[in-house]
Amino acid sequence: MPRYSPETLEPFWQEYWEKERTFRTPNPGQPGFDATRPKYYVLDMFPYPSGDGLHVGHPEGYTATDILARFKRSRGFNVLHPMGWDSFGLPAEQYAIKTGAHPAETTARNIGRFKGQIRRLGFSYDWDREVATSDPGYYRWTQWIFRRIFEKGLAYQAEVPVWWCEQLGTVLANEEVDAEGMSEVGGYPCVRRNLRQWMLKITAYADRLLEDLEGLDWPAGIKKMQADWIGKSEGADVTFVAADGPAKGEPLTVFTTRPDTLYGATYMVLAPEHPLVPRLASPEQASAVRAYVEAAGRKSELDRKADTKEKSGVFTGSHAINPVDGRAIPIWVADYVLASYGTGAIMAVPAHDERDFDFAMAFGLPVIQVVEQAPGEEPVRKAQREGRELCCTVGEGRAINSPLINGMPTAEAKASITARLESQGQGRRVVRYKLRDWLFSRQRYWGEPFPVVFDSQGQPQLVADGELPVRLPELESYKPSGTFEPPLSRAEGWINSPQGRREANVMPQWAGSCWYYLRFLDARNLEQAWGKEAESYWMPVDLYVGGAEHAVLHLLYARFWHKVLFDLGLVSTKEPFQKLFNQGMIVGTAYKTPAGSVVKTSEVRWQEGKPLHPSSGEPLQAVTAKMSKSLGNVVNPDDIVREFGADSLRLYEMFMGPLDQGKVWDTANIAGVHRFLRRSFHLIAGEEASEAPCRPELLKPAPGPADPAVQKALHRCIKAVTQDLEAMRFNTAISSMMTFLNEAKAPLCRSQAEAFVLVLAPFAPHLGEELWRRLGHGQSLAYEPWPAWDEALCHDSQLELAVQVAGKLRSRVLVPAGSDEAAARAAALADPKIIEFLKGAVPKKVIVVPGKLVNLIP
Ligand code: ANZ
Repeated sequence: MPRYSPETLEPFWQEYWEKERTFRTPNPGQPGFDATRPKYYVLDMFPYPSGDGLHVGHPEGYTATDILARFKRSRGFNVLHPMGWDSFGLPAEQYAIKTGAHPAETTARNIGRFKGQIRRLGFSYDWDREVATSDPGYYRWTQWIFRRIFEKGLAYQAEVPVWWCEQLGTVLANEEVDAEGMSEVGGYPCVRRNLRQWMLKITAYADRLLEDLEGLDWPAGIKKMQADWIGKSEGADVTFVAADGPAKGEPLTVFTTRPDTLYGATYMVLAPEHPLVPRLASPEQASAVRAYVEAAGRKSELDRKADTKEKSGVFTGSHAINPVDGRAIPIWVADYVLASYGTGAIMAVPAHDERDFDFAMAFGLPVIQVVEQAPGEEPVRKAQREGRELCCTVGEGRAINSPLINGMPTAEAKASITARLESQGQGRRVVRYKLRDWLFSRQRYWGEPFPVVFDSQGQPQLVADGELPVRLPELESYKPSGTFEPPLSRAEGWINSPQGRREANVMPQWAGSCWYYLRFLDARNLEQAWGKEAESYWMPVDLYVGGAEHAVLHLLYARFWHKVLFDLGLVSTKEPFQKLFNQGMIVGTAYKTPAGSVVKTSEVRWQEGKPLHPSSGEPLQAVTAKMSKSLGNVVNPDDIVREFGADSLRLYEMFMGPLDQGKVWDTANIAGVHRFLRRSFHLIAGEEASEAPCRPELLKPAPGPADPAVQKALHRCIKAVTQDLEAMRFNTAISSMMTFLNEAKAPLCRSQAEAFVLVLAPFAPHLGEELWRRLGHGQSLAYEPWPAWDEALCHDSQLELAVQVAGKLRSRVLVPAGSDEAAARAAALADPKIIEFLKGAVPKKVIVVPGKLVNLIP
């Protein structure tokens, strides 16, 4: 019995591609390079080779980019489609510690496993360009780039407050610690510490990182997250003066984004850590202030920021003079003002800032409205006090109760007040950013050593380019010591070099991924990180596909490095990734008892298709949940490949729904796409086809001429798939192929069979190659031109219109495609059923919806 047999034909074609090096992509200047073709650089976020192997989320993005890579090759592009391993860093080291092996060993093993799995899925990567960030031949250049960054004055050492994670034994970057002060990796508590660390001056690029987002074809959500992370605020520093108390006469500067509300400032607030706090406290208030400051020190930043929390604070006993009207306002200390932002002090305007409003309500402070509420604007807060209604509005409007700026709209009022303050030396326009410099040292082992030695004066000296790489020494006991001393300080033969003591910290895991897309351009270059010609030909990346979780870490860091390299003339584009696409997350199913406890999916008992508790027999409820080991609902792609083949897995993942949306995995649905592939196989190869790959008995397609109905269906399919692929609508492209299959009649003639195989091949490349070979071709179809469609065949010559009488369907008529309203009306009125129905009555009104219906209103 002939059958479609992916388990034999898929490995055959994988070996063929490898042996023939089908997807080797020459660079400009190399043999086989065709300079007349346009280029397309399509990149996956390279994986961190975890110990768990591939999960079904990996092939989702990889299949999409592979389909596009194959499509673009067929469309005549030179396609760069590489793959590599993000193999240095904390997760790799954590895994090694957990399994009790050395990270070098586990990393090599995990890469081997990942590569085997990825190969088995038939992706058309150019493996000659494979890189691993933990390879000395790679990190040599990471160190080389660090040297360029240092020479540009963008790397410095500083004693900084950092996040220290006891469990991980290292400091972490702001981006690696969540809002609750827990590490992103492992979820361990982190605390603030002052340590001397390497910092990279990403803040010097804040403006450009923000402005250049505009020209990028990226999801709006990611752009917004980056913009918010950079957090540019335009406003003014305004200087008040202490009116009384121990600090009388001292200037007190606040940062505000609303200088137009200066007349509405009814009190001032300093962060508990503000250096002037102890001096501002009057003798009567001193002990209360001290107690408050101590208590605030014990709270986390998150608790302090949360505006749902009760506001707390204490009066210092002193007052400050408002520079515009000379009024004295009380100075408070409260922890809703953060020491790390702005000047650590604010002027509080309860009528127009909700945090200030809440505080004023809690402590009975005055509220003065200074911005007229715009029509339609709702207050964000309302409260009653002493029989009066008090409101807080935060929108813009016209200034009121503000003698110097009354009647001015907000923008003008801001500019006017700021100019006046500037002229009197009481303030200035400022731009502030939330972005902080990037903390670039880690007290770990499994990372890039810094190319740095400290001379006898303790000054950092950079290792010469010719002496790179500074190799990571082999260290048996590589685990963190639990002190601030990095593991490398214990590498005795290594730490002391002839030039001085080496830097014992290593770089963070983001370093290697900051530039891997550049190494792919010229991965085997031993003289340079990349050649100029290759760089200017291939860059920028035309499409970058990966998960949305990288919004502010990798994607911001890589843009920063790229801009530095651009300024050094080492790359030719301002931005690395022109188009970014985030694939949606694939989730699994979990099972819960009515009481809410979770049962591992693998342990669920099934009875007549219903899930039951394994011991109690209670019925269970199915809910969608992220795949995780603890829920036992992780789907292993290897199992799917074994059972259905790689082409079926590829097709299923693309058919689940739009690429950017979240989807629920359901293995039962793979059978449907598998059936489609089997039917496609038999449609072309015939019912009697043998299962062995590449049998010399060639197909004898039907002699022409082509069946006109099939021809139409085929051209519609080619057009739809082409347009869907250009727009990354993989699921609807697959539907169009399924529609064709339903309309096709075997046997197809040669031109039809070939066109369909070429359209199917990017999705199901193994089957595509197999059928192409059986159609008598000696070479891979990878570079065959994409089939063209005939527009005339894509339209129906006749259209069916629904005919309604008074809105009720009464008949259907056929009209020539493109008929105008008059023709549609005439056809409807001439229809025998309608004539009979109207019984001679003339409709008062006729409504025509072109191409759809005619409604006759009697
Ligand atoms: C007076 C005012 C009136 C403000 C008004 C807002 C509205 P962004 O946009 O995030 O930069 N602020 C300044 N420094 C602060 C700190 N260290 N901790 C907490 N809050 C601080 O926010 C700037 C605004 O946040 C500033 O403008 C200040 O409140 C407050 F109708 O000043 B504003």
